[in-house]
Amino acid sequence: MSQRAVTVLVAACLAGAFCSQLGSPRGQVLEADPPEAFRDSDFDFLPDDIEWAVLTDALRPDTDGDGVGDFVEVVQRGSPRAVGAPRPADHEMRIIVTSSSSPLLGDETWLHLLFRFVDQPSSMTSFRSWIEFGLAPGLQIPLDSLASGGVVFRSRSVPTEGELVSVSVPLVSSATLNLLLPCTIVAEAGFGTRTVRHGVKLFDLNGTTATLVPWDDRFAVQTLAPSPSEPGSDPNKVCVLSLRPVSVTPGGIAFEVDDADCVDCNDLECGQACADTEGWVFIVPGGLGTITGGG
Ligand SMILES: [Ca+2]
Ligand SMILES: [Ca+2]
Repeated sequence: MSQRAVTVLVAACLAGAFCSQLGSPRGQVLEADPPEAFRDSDFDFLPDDIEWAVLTDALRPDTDGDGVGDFVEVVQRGSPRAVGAPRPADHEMRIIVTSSSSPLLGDETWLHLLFRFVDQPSSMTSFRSWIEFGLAPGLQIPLDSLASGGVVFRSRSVPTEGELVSVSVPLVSSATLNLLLPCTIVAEAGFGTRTVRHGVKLFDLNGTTATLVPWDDRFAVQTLAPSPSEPGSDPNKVCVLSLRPVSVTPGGIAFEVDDADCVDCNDLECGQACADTEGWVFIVPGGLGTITGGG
């Protein structure tokens, strides 16, 4: 392990988060020939499985062609599918949950913490992560309890973009995770006086674990891994929801789906389940800013 990797690893391990997994046989630093779970077809430092989960193009390192690479746009919680002005360069963090898209890997899920450091990784001064379950509203359970193996650590230094870091933790199987839904996984990183908070909302969609991906001012529904085709589904479209706040609950702010449309998005399918979500209620701890990164 290089000295640079050690420095970043220690920073990512602040407050003891996931450090217990680092000493396990699976704890490792990947620098070449990554395994299938981290296959990166377009070499933009976002594995194909993450690109699926965040709706970027796994074959284009800059999905919207605006000159800002997908990793930076994703970690900044920006708009990787729509051309926009670059956001100011600063330390950033984003949390993403994936499920394996390869039948070779079996039934595994991963938590990925993506970081961008614009100077030294040691500038991260605090870190914590937790999960909130719909069945226990308001209770924050340390995420270590769901980790099932060693942390996989990756880093890449890009002179124009900073130090890009990915810390991936294997979680329970996707079948077990599905039993825990709905839930929200949240991470909070402190960079001096600035705090970056981000979360992922997970819910059941016809027996498959799905998440909400920010889509302009709405939210696209994306499964953690590709799911079998539904008869009559619309090809090359994704389900996009409009959410309306309806109440404040002990578990967070409740949002009702007041509109659900199939919208153009390559290589996906939008089926009847989309329209069926109208009237659903999502409870999001801290409000929608938790999953957009906007608050
Ligand atoms: Ca990629
Ligand atoms: Ca871009």
